[in-house]
Amino acid sequence: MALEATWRWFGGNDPVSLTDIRQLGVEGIVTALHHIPNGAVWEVGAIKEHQKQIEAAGLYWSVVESIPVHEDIKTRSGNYKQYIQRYQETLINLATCGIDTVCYNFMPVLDWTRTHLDYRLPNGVKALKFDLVAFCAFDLFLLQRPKAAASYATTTVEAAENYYKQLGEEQAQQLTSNILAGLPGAEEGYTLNDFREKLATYDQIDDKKLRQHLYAFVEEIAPVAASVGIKLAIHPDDPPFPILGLPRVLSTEADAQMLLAQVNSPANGLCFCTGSYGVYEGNDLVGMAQRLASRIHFIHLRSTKRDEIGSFYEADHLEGDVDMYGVMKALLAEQIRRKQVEVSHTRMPFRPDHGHQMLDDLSKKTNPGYTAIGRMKGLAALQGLQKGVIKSLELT
Ligand code: DNO
Repeated sequence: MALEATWRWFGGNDPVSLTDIRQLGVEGIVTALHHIPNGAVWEVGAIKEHQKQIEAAGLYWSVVESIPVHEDIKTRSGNYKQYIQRYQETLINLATCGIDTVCYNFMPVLDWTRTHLDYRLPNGVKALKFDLVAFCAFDLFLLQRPKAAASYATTTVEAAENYYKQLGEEQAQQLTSNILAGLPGAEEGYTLNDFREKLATYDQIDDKKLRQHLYAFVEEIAPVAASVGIKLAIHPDDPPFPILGLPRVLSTEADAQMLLAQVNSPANGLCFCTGSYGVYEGNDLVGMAQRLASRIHFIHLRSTKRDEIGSFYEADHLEGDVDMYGVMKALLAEQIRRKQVEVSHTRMPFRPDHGHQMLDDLSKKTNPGYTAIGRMKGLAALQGLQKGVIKSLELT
C-alpha cells in the first residue's frame, strides 16, 4: 500500500551510480536521456539502451524526468508544430518500451532557479537558497534588465543596491552562473547576452498568452499520451512566482486546477512538488494533496523555509514550512483508494527531492541538490514517516 520510492539518476556521469542507488532500498529510477538535444526524438533504441543499464542494476525505469519542452513550443513560434510532433513521437516510443509516466515543465527560459548553492546552515551542512535581495541585485545590476526595479518592493531594491556594492567580481560571476548556467536537469544554460535575447522572445507573451500556449500544447499531447497509456505530470514553477518579468502559469492550486479542467483527461496530471508549491504561502499543501489527488502522477517530497520578503532555503525534508505528515497522510489515502478502485496505473512514485550537502558530500563533486548522503537522509526520514502513517492507518 506504500508509495513507490524512487531516486533520480542523471545517467553515466552521475556521481551517484546505479550500484550506489541499489543500496538505498528504492524500487524505481527517475531519469531522462540527457544526452539527446532538446527537441530531438528519443528513438526506441536509445531508450532501450538506457533502460537496459538500469535493469542490469536490479532497478527499473519508473518515471521520465523530463522530456524538455522546446522554447518554440512555449512561445508558439518558429518550428513549434514540428517540435510538438516530435514530442508525441517520443511519448509513443517510451510507451513502446513500457514506460508510462512522463514529467515536464512549462517554465519560460529557465528551469528551477537558485541564487546560492552553498548556503551554510548552523549545523554545518550546505543548502540551496533563493535570496530575493541577491536575485534583485542580479536583475538590476548584472543583467541590467530595463524596468527591473518595478518588479520588486522599494525596500528590496535598496537592500539589493547595498548587496551589489559589497559583491566582489568573483561572487558576481558565481551569482550569474548559479542563475543562468543551468542547474541539474535544466537542459539549457545561457551567457548574459544569450539570456537577454531569450528574454526578449517573451516581450509579447504575458501570463494569459503563456497559459493559452500551455493549454494548446497539453491538448495536443494528452490524447496521444492517453492512447498509449502514458500519464503526464507537469512540474510546478520553481520558485512559484514571476521572475525577471517572465510570466508564470503553474505556481498555485488555482493554476493546477485550471489546467486539469481545461484538458480533462486522466492523462493530463501533475507532479506534486511540495518544495516548489510550498514556497507560496497561499498554497495549502495538505488540501492540495487531497483535492488534486486523483491527478497526481508523480511526487517530489522536500521542504523549504521562507522569510517575509520572498527568500527561501531548502530545509530538512520533515522540517520547514511543509506539513509533511499531513501531505503523506493525504497521499497514502489516495494510494489506498487507487489500489482498491483503479484497475491500472495504481502506482504513485515519489522521490526525495534535493538534499543537503553533508558529511562526505562536502568533499565530493556533487550535482547541486542531488547529493548522495543528503538525499539519503531525506529518503530515510520520508520512509520512516510513511511507515508510521501506514501503521497508524491500519490501527484506525
Ligand atoms: C529540480 C527539478 C526540476 C524538474 C523539472 C521538471 O530539481 O525538480 O528541474 O526536473 O522542472 O521538468
